[in-house]
Amino acid sequence: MSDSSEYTPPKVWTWNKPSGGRFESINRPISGATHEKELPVGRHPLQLYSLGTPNGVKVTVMLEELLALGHKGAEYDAWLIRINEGDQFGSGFVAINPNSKIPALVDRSGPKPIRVFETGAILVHLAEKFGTFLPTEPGLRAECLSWLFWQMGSTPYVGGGFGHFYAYAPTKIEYAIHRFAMETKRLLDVLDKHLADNQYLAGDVYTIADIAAWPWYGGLVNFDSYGATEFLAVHEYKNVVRWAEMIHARPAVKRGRMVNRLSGEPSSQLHERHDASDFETKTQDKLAGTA
Ligand SMILES: N[C@@H](CCC(=O)N[C@@H](CS)C(=O)NCC(=O)O)C(=O)O
Repeated sequence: MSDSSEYTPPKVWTWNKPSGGRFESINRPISGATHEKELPVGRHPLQLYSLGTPNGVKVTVMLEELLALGHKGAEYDAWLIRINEGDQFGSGFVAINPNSKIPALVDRSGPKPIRVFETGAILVHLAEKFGTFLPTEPGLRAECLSWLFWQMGSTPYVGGGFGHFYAYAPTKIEYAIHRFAMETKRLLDVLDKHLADNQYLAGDVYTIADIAAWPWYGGLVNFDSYGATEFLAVHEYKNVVRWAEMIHARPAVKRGRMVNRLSGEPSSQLHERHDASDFETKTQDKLAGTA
């Protein structure tokens, strides 16, 4: 392995130069708002402030699944938060998520608005509110929550670790790519072995654990995340491939993936969602009059 350790850390780290890389403009060592900006509020009980990244997609898939089951209380407005432009540091957004990360949800269905941030918390909030996608039998519930929190804890190694150093960092550092490719492959193997005996993560039923894990691990199978499908030999994880394709085939998953999406085919991008009919009339191809 080559030596890329020219950097000698000083005694105390200081923020004295840009970090470089794709997220240079938004990376900061301090939290809190950088500017005053109110969040818009639409007419539905649920207000989502998000972007079509894997973390954002977890929540829009969940909401579309709930609507597909007929839960009218899951109607939502999905507002776009452009993280590359710093919208997550506006005062309104920071008030609903002090951690300045998308997605964040405001549930305005009761007497007092309830803010929810962190996708695990949002998925549990919605599952409990509508009584679905989180089993109530204690053993199954524990299994579902275990896989849900496995995803929350493991994915930063995939996205912030592997994806960052393989695709986004300004230089290719062999040690970092090797370290996080190893961990990402180990996680795929954990999933693959579990899915050899289980149709879904919590067993026979589709739950919030699958909804949370699919945008990340399914992303590697279905969408060549980071251009790394071949590098990671993702096709070797046959049970992960079977599971990812089964979830990707769900109509609510296809719709959820379109919401707040800023890349890909114009027909796959619904920048904001305020009504079910928006999927037919407000995708970027329709707005541009090209379809
Ligand atoms: N643990 C968080 C992760 C959320 C997250 O990392 N969001 C990213 C986009 S996928 C973000 O908002 N980044 C903006 C930033 O870092 O400033 C969750 O599950 O909600």
